Amino acid sequence: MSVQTIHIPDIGASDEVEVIEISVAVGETVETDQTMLVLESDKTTMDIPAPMAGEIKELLLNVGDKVGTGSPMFNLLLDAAAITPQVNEDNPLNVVEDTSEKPIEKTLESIATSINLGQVTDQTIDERIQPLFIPDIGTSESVVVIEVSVKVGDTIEQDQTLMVLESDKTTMDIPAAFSGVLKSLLISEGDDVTSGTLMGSMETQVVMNEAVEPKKSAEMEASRDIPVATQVPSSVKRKEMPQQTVVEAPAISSNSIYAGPAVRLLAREMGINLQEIKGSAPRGRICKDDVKTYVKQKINQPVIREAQEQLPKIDFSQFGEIEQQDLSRIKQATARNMTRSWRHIPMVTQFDETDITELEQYRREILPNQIDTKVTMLAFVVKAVAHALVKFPQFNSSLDPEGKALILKKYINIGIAVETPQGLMVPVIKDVNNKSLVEIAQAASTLAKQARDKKLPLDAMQGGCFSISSLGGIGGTQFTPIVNSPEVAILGLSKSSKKPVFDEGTQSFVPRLMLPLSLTYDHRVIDGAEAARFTLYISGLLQDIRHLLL
Ligand code: CAO
Repeated sequence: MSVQTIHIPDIGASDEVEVIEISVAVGETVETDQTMLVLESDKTTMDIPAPMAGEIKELLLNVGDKVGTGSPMFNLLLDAAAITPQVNEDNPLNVVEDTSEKPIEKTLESIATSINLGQVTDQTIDERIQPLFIPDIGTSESVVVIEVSVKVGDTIEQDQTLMVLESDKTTMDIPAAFSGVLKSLLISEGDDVTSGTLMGSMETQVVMNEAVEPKKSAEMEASRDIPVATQVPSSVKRKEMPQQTVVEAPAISSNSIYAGPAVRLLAREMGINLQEIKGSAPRGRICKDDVKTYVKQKINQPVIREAQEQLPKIDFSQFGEIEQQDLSRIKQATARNMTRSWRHIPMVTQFDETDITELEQYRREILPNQIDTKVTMLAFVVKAVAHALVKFPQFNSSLDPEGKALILKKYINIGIAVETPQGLMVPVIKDVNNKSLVEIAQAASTLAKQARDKKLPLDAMQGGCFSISSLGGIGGTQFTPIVNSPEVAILGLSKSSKKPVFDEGTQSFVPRLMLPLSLTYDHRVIDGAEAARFTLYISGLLQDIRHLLL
């Protein structure tokens, strides 16, 4: 056993830097490469790892000390193995080649240092392991992995499918955004994943080939205002690293986080978003204890689950023959969404009828002579609703989940309920106010077909502001649709029929084609009077379609 004084290695700077964290304590046994302390210069923070394993006998510096290359750090009682000479005939000087993979911060840091020293000319190639995350799949809900298409050790080409996910509404391939060798795989078939779930890791190459001029001292001075740990000069670009898979961790993508490499690595390993953590160290720096405290808090947080009322399970076969059919995933999702809306939204339905005699005559007799596209009644109603949403913006809003604010949308996307063999789907016609009647009719017909063919792109189901549910092609006089949360209102259309309407001019009853409207609205957001006016406004637009054409 021997005690050795460990000095600060070459930190690539002649100025002294500050010790901002001592990560070990006297008596602690450290492993080779374990972070011992964290230094901070004007431009970066850096972890100083233990060069060998052993027990800390004495600390030779304190937080706040200014140190430089060669400053003594610790007295370390070495492991016997560490001091036993390993004589190797091929390598008598026992030169150890560092083949360890470097964390990205260290790589970037060393590149940053190289640039400052004027060492980078025009290309730096760095081979390393990249974590693979599920990219943004356009929904915050979890989806199921239905197929894992690769295995560890496979050489993966760019765009090759890594796995296939299935949501309630669609299936999607997750392609590799770059080539490499799959080093680990953490996902199996049947797992539930979301955007950002760690899939595994891939060994790849990162090429940094921006020509970089050595910095002159004035430029170096100017760069002193870079406030962020592991800040990379803006002239260094990471190439061949498509954003969606080269996410080291969700938080690292942000330069506004003030944390050292070891803390970032710890957060990455634990799958923690550093943006959610408030740093307790000077100037808001996040240290390891902050990460641990955050994890403890999360673990101890009570899990709030909605009380699920259990319905009694009845054996119906005791009364006669039965057959059990599993519900499709879409029907299960619809059931969940409907139940949630029904439980949380105080809903009221406003009924009305509108005279569409002229509109239907125009639609059936005049329009077909002018255009080839079939424009259904639904397209006119979509157009009328878009006008109404502009006039009554509270109908184009969502309630903040805490119930303290209304989020008003400046775009108009209208969902249409479509009956499909798999269940009810509500694809969304986007930017309705910028579309003509013909474009709306075409979009509705395309979306309804895609929904029925199970070909709807995921984004076609998102971003709706208001929904329309038409049962007019089937029948019924009125119905009460359920608000499609987080929207605040939905318009139902029932079957139009000829009714006797009293005409003030002729003082007689005349047959008119009347379309029943049912507007269900969230009474937390919309008052009854507003709902009546909204419905009346739509009714007026449909009665005299000249307004619609404006
Ligand atoms: N009154 C009378 N006839 C109507 C009508 C109405 N309100 N609405 C449509 N029709 C007629 C159409 O004119 C068409 O007849 P023609 O071929 O002679 O013109 C026929 O009914 C069929 O129309 P459609 O259903 O093909 O087209 P659409 O644009 O009216 O509706 C869609 C499209 C996707 C809404 C519809 O196919 C559908 O899926 N409806 C069911 C929606 C649903 O399940 N809602 C309940 C959700 S729970 O709240």
